[in-house]
Amino acid sequence: MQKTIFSGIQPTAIPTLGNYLGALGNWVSLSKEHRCIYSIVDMHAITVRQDPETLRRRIREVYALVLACGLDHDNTVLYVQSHVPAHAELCWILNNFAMFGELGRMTQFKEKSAKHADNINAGLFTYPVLQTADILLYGAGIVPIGEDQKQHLELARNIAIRFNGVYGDVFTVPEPVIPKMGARIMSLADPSHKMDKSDPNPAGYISMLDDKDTIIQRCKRAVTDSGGEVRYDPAEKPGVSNLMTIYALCTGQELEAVGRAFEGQGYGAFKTAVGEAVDSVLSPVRTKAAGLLEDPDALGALIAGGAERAKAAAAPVLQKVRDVIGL
Ligand code: ATP
Ligand code: LTN
Repeated sequence: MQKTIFSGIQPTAIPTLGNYLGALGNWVSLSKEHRCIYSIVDMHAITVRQDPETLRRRIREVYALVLACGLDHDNTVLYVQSHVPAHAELCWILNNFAMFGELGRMTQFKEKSAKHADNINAGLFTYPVLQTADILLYGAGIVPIGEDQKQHLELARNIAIRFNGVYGDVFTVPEPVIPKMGARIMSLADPSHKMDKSDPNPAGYISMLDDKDTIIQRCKRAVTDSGGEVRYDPAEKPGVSNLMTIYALCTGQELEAVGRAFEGQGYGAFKTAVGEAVDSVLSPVRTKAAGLLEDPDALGALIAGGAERAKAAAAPVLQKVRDVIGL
C-alpha cells in the first residue's frame, strides 16, 4: 500500500529560506508521487504568546505560501490544524502514553523554555505530543522535516510503539525523511544557530516574502570568517559553508562545483551571486503567493475545502483509538 506523508509548519511568522530548503521544497516534490497531508499547525503556534490579529493573518499567509511553492490543492490535503478538532482529542489521549521524563529531555522544550522563561506553560511541554497526534491521526508512514525535528519524530515513534504494544496495531509507526543537504540552514547573522523565523534579529534570516534588494543585502551582510576563500568546511568556515549550501540548493549544483566556480574570487562576488540565486528561486513563489492573497474569498474557500478533507481523513483512526481504549 502507498505510504501517506504528513508534515506541518507553524504560522508563527513568514517562513524563511531555511523552512523552504529544509522542508517545504521537499513537501512539494513528495506530493507529486504520494498521498500527502500538510498542516498549518496553529495550535502549536499558541504555545508561545501570539497577537490574535497577527496570528489570524499569518495562518492565511502561510497557507498561501505553502500552496505557492507548487502544491496541487486538488491532489494534496492542505489544512489548518485547529479546523480539525480530532488533533486536540487524540493529543489528550496520547498524553497518557507520553512520559514526563521523556518530554523533559526534548531539546526544543529546553530551548524554548530558556527563551520564554516567563511563560513555560504545559502546552510547550506537551507540544511534541500534539505533533505525535498530528502524524498518527492520518496513519502517516513518512514525515519530511528538517534536522531540528528528528528528536520529536523519535518520540512519536516511541509513543506509537508503546500504544500498539498495549492495544494492537492501531498506529502506523512513522519514519522521518530529512534532506541530505539543507536539513539545517544556519542563521546569516550567527552561523552557530539555525535560521529561525521567530528570530528577533531580521539580519539572521531571509523571509520567503522578502524582495530582491533585501535578499541581496542580507546575503552581502552575512557573517563570514576573515579569510577570503570560498571553501566548504562547516567546522572552520560555518558562515561560508552555509552560503555554499544555500547556493548549491538554489542552483542545483554540487558543493565542489560551487567551490570551483568561485575559486579566487573573494567573498563579495560570491555573496552577491548567492543573493541572486536565492531570489531566482523565491521570486516565483512570492508572485504566486501575492496572487492568492489578493483574493481572500477564493483563498477562504480553499482553506474550508482543505478542512473538510482533513476531517474525513482523520475520522477513522480516531474512532479506532476510542474503540480500543474503551471510550
Ligand atoms: P519557529 O521559529 O516558530 O519555532 P521554525 O523556523 O523552527 O519556527 P517550524 O514551523 O517550526 O519553523 O518548522 C517547519 C519546518 O521547517 C520543519 O520541518 C523544520 O524542521 C524545518 N526547518 C525549520 N528551520 C529550518 C532550518 N533552519 N533549516 C532547515 N529546515 C528548517
Ligand atoms: N513541530 C514542527 C511542526 C509540526 C510538525 C508536525 C512537523 C507540527 N506537527 C507533524 C511534522 C509533522 C516544527 O517544525 N517545529
